[in-house]
Amino acid sequence: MTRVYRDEDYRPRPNKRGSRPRTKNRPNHDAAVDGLVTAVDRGRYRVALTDGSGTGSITAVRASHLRKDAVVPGDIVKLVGDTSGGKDTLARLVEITERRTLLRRSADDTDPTERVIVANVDVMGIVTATEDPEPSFGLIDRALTAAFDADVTPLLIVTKTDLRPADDIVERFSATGVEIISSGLQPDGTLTDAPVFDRLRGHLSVLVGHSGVGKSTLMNALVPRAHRATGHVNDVTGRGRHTSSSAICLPLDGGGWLVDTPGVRSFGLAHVDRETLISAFPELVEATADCPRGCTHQAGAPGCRLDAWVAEGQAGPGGVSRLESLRRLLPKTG
Ligand SMILES: Nc1nc2c(ncn2[C@@H]2O[C@H](COP(=O)(O)OP(=O)(O)OP(=O)(O)O)[C@@H](O)[C@H]2O)c(=O)[nH]1
Ligand SMILES: [Mg+2]
Ligand SMILES: [Zn+2]
Repeated sequence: MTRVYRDEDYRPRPNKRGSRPRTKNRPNHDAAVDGLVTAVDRGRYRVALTDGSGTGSITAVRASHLRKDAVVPGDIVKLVGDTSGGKDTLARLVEITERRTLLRRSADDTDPTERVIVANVDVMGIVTATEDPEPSFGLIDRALTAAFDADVTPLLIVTKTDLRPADDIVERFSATGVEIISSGLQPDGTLTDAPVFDRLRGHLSVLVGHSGVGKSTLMNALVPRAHRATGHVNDVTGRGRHTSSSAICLPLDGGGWLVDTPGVRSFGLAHVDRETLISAFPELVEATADCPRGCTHQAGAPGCRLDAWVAEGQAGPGGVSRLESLRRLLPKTG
């Protein structure tokens, strides 16, 4: 597997302490083969071999000592047993390699139950449509925060630029430093996917976003053999139909992997602490240095510097809206 790591990427805070789950220290399995988990289906794992022999796909089950450990797409694992990949064969998954990154969300902000989305990604493509469905800035801000928390580089992918230009979205995020690229349908019905492809090639990336924004459509354009089902957006509700029901990881031509995930309704951040929340708003964080100690940063908090900072235009044209978003995420009391 080829991966390219670029230092110039928006990586606000590398090596955050405690963000990496510990390695499973298990006996050496000399005959084990290495693979990448590409899909999870009711306790069975699809694993692509990463030993250079091609990407033959093997079905595996967890060894008993791992039965309490979540295995997710993107996990790099060791397999023993029947690794021929033949029909009806099952290999045994005996080790989960230490994860570089782990992208999580909780059911909601108060529910600490975590859902692990994907492991080891270095880029999180936050997909939003210009319309159909309407963009949800709140969801994007949340996804950006989760990416920041996980030390994953966020990339905003604006789709359906054939329906409406991406300008409003680009403006809203212009001061954040987050890279933004776009795609849309051309008159011949194909997608302008080259910018997305160029950006993702060589990386292990994941696409996240609301249902109907076009994640699977992008995956199909970037991986011609993907054959992901795509669904129409409901004309009345303007919502997608939750067409994709599980995540899948597929190889990109020229190296790298792409994970398509089911559309999310929300992006709970119960696992993210307050300090990390603020830092995930890089165009606002500077102002908070001059706030009084223990400032809640909520509207009307005595001496809070954020309102003036935004009013002075220091946080760019999206400042007002981004500050509202931050305040919704922060606890109401200090
Ligand atoms: N006009 C236009 N339609 C698009 C574009 N990209 C995707 N669509 C349409 O949007 C609808 C939803 O696309 P999907 O790819 O299924 O969306 P998804 O994000 O995978 O949705 P879930 O799997 O439900 O999370 C389909 O009807 C697509 O044809 C685009 O760039 N322009
Ligand atoms: Mg889909
Ligand atoms: Zn403050």
